[in-house]
Amino acid sequence: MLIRHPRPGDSARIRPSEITAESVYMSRRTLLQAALASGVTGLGTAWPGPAAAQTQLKYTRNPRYSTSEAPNSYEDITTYNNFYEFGIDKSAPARNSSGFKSVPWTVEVTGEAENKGRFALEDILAPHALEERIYRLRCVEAWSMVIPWIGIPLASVLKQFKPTSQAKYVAFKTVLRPSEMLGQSIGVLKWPYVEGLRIDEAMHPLAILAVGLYGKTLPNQNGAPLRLITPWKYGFKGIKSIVEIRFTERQPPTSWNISAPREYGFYANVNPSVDHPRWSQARERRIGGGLFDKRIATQMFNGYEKEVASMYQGVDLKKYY
Ligand SMILES: Nc1nc2c(c(=O)[nH]1)N[C@H]1C(S)=C(S)[C@@H](COP(=O)(O)O)O[C@H]1N2
Ligand SMILES: [Mo]
Repeated sequence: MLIRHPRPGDSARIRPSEITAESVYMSRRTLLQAALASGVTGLGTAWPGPAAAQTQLKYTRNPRYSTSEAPNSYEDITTYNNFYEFGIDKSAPARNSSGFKSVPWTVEVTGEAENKGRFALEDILAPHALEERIYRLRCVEAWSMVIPWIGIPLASVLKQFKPTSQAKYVAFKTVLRPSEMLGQSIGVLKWPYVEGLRIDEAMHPLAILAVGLYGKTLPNQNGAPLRLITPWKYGFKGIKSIVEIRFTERQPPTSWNISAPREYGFYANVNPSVDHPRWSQARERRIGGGLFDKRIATQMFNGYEKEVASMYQGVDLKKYY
């Protein structure tokens, strides 16, 4: 099978007919396996399957869940990163992640679910159509970007695994691979990176698993091949390079909360009226203008208050930060 390996910014060289043929071929190959594994059937996916370099994806934009703000440049999104496994500077992940192997990739599903086991990524994705969603990413460090993600609703993926009624939370784990992730030999955080959501948060239609951005599979520095996006929460909830999904009855431990519990809570909802103990969260710097980065007011739940506020009714957001 022919898989094209475009260079970034080179997508004009790929004809749409090639993309379609490739994704249809892959989806036929994997659809049955996935249906067997998950009990889910559906339309063919646009996931092109394993590839050593970034490949073009086939997707449709979801306008309902997209901001109309201008996206940041591909350059900003892929060179200004937080991915401590590859170093702590914003420029380190782009520099240090080229030797990371995101192919082949499997995800282990454990805990309170009927359909557990180790699944190939392409089999997990096969039943789903890919969507583009343009979301704001608001980092706890008070900067933000607008990113055109490609992914699928987290809820549809989780339902494949048939969580039991004991599944009150979902925990995620990043790959532990110090030979390819130089930061994992340094004790900044306890490795592997772990995150979690309450099950209703995980099932919320805004939560997605991203597999791409700007039309192509994810660059390593952005969490290839699979990362979480919860746009109403601070960026650190968006755990990258996920290898395990665990359904639990108890609230799972989360990396930043373990490292500094006073500063980073489990919920991590974007909230301009609850300051970080060392800085204000009222405003944010929108990356992209260089010296002239715009400073803008941070919105409650990062602008998704209407959609998500009901999940936190009666909750003291100062206590559950
Ligand atoms: N495994 C892992 N996931 C991670 C991080 C990390 O250091 N390791 N950093 C988080 C933080 S703090 C942010 S703001 C986002 C950044 O995502 P981006 O680099 O794609 O913009 O990834 C999150 N996911
Ligand atoms: Mo962040």
